[in-house]
Amino acid sequence: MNIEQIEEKVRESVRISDDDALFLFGHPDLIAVGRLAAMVNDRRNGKKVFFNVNRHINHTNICVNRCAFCAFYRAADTDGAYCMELDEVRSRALEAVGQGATEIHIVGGLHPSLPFDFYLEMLATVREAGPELHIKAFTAVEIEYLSRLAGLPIRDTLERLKGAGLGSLPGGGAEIFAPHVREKLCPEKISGERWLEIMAEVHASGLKSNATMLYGHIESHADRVDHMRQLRELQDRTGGFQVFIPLAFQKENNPLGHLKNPMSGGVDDLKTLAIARLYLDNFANIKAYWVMLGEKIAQTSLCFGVNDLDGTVVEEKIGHDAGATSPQAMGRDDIVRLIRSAGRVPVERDTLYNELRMY
Ligand code: V47
Repeated sequence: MNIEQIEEKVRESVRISDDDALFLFGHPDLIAVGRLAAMVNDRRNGKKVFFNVNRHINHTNICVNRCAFCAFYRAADTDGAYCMELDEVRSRALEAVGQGATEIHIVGGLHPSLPFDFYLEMLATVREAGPELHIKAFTAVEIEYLSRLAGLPIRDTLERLKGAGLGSLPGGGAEIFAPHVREKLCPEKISGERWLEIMAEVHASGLKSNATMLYGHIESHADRVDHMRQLRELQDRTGGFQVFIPLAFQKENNPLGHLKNPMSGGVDDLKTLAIARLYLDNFANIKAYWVMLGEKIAQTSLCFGVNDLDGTVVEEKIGHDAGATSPQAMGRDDIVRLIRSAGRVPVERDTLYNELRMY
């Protein structure tokens, strides 16, 4: 195999294989891989780069799943454990409205004692504070947990949450699907297979979702390709994923950070994003999450196939607890400048990728 054969496929819009993707991960020439990804992205999106104005709310860090990569979770009654009152949720949502946000992104720990009604009330609280806000909330892992709390099947749980204001799902909790990696990363979390089943139900219920991959820890390139293959297959069936977001592992304050495998470097970040663009031909959007990548790599990735930058964010906790050195938030102007100075055209979008404004 050589890169010219892959280039030929890419030029003719032929799907690349798992072996092709593995070959690209092992290819020493980042620029050659990036050029192919940029070609695909230019064909699909021209110079447009999406961003949105959003605010994250992490309502609690108390979690019964003790994932080895996570610096955010606390056991109940330990130092630093918190759970927001609904008033705190409301004031954050009101602040977001004041800042012109169009989206609230809510994820939190699997709290051992909050009732299902808390989650319905939290959605209702945000909806009341900002009726125009889109609420993107709860990973597939949380949905499974909430369905147990509610004593309802996944589909009925989703209907109840939708009724209270849920608009779509974020892509967290996917980590790496391969069981041999997952049992070291997050043995207590639902399996990769279950994550995919829940997302299939989410899509069947008419909700869109995102998809992530946590990389740069103990996984191999083959594990990454396997993860993306399973996403590509589900996307062929449902078309419900809006965007793929590779999450670069942050190594501070968590047990995995002490392993030999260092935090992924810039070359690996860019190559991973580029290969995602090439392999996931049925995903419209590839997002650089600047919180984990840092602003410089996130900006550079716009020349390597990426067409989406998350977002203004505000008060990010999961990456920063694990040592992310990026700021806690970026203003709309900062993001616009970042995109423009990469020679691209900034387009503010809503959560469902409708274009709101071009800058
Ligand atoms: O599932 C946890 C990851 C995820 C670490 O859908 C870590 O638009 C790196 O999914 N280093 C939650 N990553 C965040 C998430 C997300 C973020 C932004 C946008 C969207 C979206 C989704 O954070 C978790 C886990 O994979 N994570 N710890 C860590 N040490």
